[in-house]
Amino acid sequence: MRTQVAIIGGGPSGLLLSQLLMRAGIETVVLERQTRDYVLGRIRAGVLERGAVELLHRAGCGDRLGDESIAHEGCNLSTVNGMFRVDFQARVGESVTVYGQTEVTHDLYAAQDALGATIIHEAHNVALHDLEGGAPWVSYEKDGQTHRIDCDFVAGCDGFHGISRQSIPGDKRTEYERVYPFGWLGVLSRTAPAADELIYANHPRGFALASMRNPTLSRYYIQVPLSDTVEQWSDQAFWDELRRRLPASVADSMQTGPSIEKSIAPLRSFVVEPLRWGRLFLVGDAAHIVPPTGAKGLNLAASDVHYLFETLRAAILDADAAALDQYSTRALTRIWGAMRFSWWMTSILHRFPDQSDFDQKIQEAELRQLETMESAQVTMARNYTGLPY
Ligand code: FAS
Ligand code: PHB
Repeated sequence: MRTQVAIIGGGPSGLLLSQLLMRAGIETVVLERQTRDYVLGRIRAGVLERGAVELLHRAGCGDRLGDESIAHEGCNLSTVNGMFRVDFQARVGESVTVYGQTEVTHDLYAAQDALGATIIHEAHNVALHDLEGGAPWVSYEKDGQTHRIDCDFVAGCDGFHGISRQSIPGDKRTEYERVYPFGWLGVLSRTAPAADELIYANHPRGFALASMRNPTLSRYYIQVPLSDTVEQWSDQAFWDELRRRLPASVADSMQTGPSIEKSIAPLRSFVVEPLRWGRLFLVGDAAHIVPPTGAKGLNLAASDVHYLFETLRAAILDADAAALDQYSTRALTRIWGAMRFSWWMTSILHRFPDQSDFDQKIQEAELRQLETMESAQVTMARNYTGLPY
């Protein structure tokens, strides 16, 4: 088989890149390790920046998003001293869109099907070859047979545990990482959201987040030790702990119910440089990981896709090979900005195991400045709603 761009990974990065390239007349093949149902069953991000929404519309995937998403013009932050709101619209004239990653993936699959995209599921043992030459190729196994795809470019959209990043020689890549000493226990429940907008809570017992997917589907998180397992947390234990960490006015009136999904995710900050190796380009979680505190993971994947789409379109359709040299630097500039914000939000909202009571008071002072200083709110709102592409 031959194609112009071989895309490794059929998550949001891979599917969105394939959609944009195909609409520009560029051939793609997507290789996905899991089944379609498995990919569609993932519960992950919930908040989209305007840039990501606009890109989905450009890709022809924005209709359902436009009909079913919820616009949020601000969010709430709470400490033991009370809760306050940051008004994104008033501070930076922007808002965010609440629409689950699960729905984004559904929409991308539907759009790719409509274009007759070649998405090969259950593609195992994918390997990348001759990346430094002018004729890269990809091999994979399926149904007991080994297959080869010759291509012009390879997009590594295979997430943090994929093989693309590992295909850059270890002495040619630099990895930056911070692993956080806690995780997020997340619950999805068919209940009305606890509030109209998100609530990020700093509490001495630990972080909590009240989010949502729609008026009858809520998403909640509490910080837990990395040693915890989902089995240790009954629904009742989760609701009790969540209520301890949210403002009483919210906790006393919130609706609880059975969890329809419950999982623990570790938190890390991670970036690899460069994002290009010969004909290979890394995109999304294959290139970086952010703690979800800043709601940046999926949104960074979208901006990477934007930059790589522009790069490959110029190189393939306009014979502008110089564009290939710009992708990594352009993407990394925005990546590091979002990395900083996600680290900052995580640092001021979580209880760190080695944290002293002094540290807790400093966090509360930082949040107090965010509550009372317009300049602090402008900076937070600019980052949360999305740095410029
Ligand atoms: P993905 O990991 O989504 O997709 C990579 C795809 O590549 C997968 O389908 C995988 O099966 C496939 N793959 C892997 N190895 C392969 C191989 N060798 N061959 C072929 N295919 C291969 N972000 C937020 O903004 N907010 C959140 O609340 C949030 N919560 C998260 C919770 C969890 C548990 C996780 C893991 C992530 C969360 N994220 C969140 C981040 C998440 O949304 C990612 O940023 C987003 O999925 C990135 O999309 P991709 O880059 O496509 O990577
Ligand atoms: C979510 O709704 O899953 C969500 C929202 C905001 C975050 C993280 C997760 O910062």
